[in-house]
Amino acid sequence: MHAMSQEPNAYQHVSVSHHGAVTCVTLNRPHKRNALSLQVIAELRHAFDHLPAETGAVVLDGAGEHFCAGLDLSELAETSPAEGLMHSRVWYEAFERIQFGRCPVVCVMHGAVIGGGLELASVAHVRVAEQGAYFGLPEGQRGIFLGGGGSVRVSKLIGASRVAEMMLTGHVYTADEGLVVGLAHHVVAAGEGRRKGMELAARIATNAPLSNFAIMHALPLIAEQPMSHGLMTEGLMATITQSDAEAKARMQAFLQKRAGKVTPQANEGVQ
Ligand code: 1HE
Repeated sequence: MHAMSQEPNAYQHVSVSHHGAVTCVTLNRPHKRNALSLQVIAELRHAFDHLPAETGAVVLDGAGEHFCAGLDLSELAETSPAEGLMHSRVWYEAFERIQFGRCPVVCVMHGAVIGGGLELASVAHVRVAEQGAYFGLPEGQRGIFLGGGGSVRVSKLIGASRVAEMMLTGHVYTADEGLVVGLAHHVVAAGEGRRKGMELAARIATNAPLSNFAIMHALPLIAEQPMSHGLMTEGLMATITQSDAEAKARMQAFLQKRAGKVTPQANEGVQ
């Protein structure tokens, strides 16, 4: 159903570039508005599965005028129900690898962030929207349903009620509205998304690896657990992270006044 060799130069619709501890993975199919074909999904998965050891965080963005127009509608036009189910599974597996991979992901969104494009963005750990970005779920209009995990992930971000309303009515959220409802963590001027994303990713890459691991892998599970289980899991994870030599060294650095304080200016340089 999807094929891609292990050769990095086999990329057709995704480009990958390395900048020290930050790797940029860019949807690069602008003539189709970065619509997500199975080839694109396979290439994304390949890129995230083959991050170099020195990569500590990833920026995911899109080339051209739009982040992503969602599912490649030409692919599902003739599929059977069984093929449709398998199609979703291919997306689910690739998105799992991104969300629960080794490195936190900062998604930079501009222009259209539609359907499967929003499902992909919701896989990331941090989302930056440029002014002019807009979010839509036209599934009702297209006669289909979410199929890339959006019912779960986008609902967790903004609530199932808003997801339903977007799909039923075609309601589109602007970047600023996306910030308010929880689709974006940061809004920046048009054209500034990549810079902001790189700065955030570079900062993330300086965190203790075990902290980033706990944030990516333990926090989502803890948030789903009943209170008593969640507190137990949190306590165990806290004990493991704080026992690590890296944590000890960082705490000592603060106590000896060698580490930065947390101030209202903490966002400077990442605004
Ligand atoms: C596409 C797609 C696509 C563009 N699949 N080919 N997604 C949608 O319902 C969004 C559909 N797309 C649009 O609304 C618009 O294309 C955009 C607002 C994103 C951009 O508009 P514009 O004027 O810049 O571009 P365009 O002229 O509409 O499109 C340029 C080309 O991209 C054109 O192909 P061409 O061969 O005629 O040049 C389009 O057909 C093609 N194109 N979007 C295939 N999505 C896992 S379930 C997820 C469910 C969903 O994602 S539902 C939402 C689907």
